[in-house]
Amino acid sequence: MSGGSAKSLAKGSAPPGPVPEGLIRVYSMRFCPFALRTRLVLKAKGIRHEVVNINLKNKPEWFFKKNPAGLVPVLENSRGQLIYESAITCEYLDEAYPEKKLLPADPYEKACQKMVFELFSKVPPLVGRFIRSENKEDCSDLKEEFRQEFSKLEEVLTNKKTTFFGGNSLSMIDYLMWPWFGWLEALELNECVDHTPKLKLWMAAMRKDPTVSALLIDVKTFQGFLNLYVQNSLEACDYGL
Ligand SMILES: N[C@@H](CCC(=O)N[C@@H](CS)C(=O)NCC(=O)O)C(=O)O
Repeated sequence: MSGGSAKSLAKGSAPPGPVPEGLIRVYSMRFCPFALRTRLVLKAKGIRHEVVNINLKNKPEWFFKKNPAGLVPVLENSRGQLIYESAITCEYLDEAYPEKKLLPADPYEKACQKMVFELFSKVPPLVGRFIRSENKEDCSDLKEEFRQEFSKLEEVLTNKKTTFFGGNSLSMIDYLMWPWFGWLEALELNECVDHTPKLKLWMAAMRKDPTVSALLIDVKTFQGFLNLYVQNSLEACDYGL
């Protein structure tokens, strides 16, 4: 299984060849939280895969044939089938590789995970706004918005009385939400979970998961990437290699 440490492919690069039988490929970017969802699911399920990193600041022309929107993650299988949109890639993997299911079989439980997913959906754009905000010193309004969103998630855990969002063991919804929580420390937003003790415990439990911990990026590396990324630097996607 490739860990995705290869340099990213940029404009002018040759497209990778067909995906060998018995393997699935993920087009990714090392710091992309959406692609991390897919990589977490691949790793948690033990699916043999290879990672092709894309330079998102200078995309190869051929990448738009993989996803017309030009976004990672994209999955490509040995039949040449392409799947994109992170949540869809994760559900596809869970169905195409039915060993060690991450989504519940019970329709109600599955619907519950989708409802939590909707509740969570305000968080990624909020993180994006925070990263782009010019004045990090005066972002008290944004921090308040984070606190409000986190309170809604705290309520879910309080009502469920479980450690994880799908029950007492880790399941799909936890992996779908984790990547943005993994960034809180590097973004110096940890104070926004001070009022949500159950969410804090969930974060600690997530960090202990072998799949999550194997794909964690250290704070310094992440902050270095972020600085280059907001400066629109072409090196951003290769940072930390
Ligand atoms: N809704 C998409 C979002 C994916 C996305 O925004 N990926 C970012 C990287 S984190 C990307 O590819 N950006 C390239 C661009 O905006 O041109 C998903 O869930 O997969």
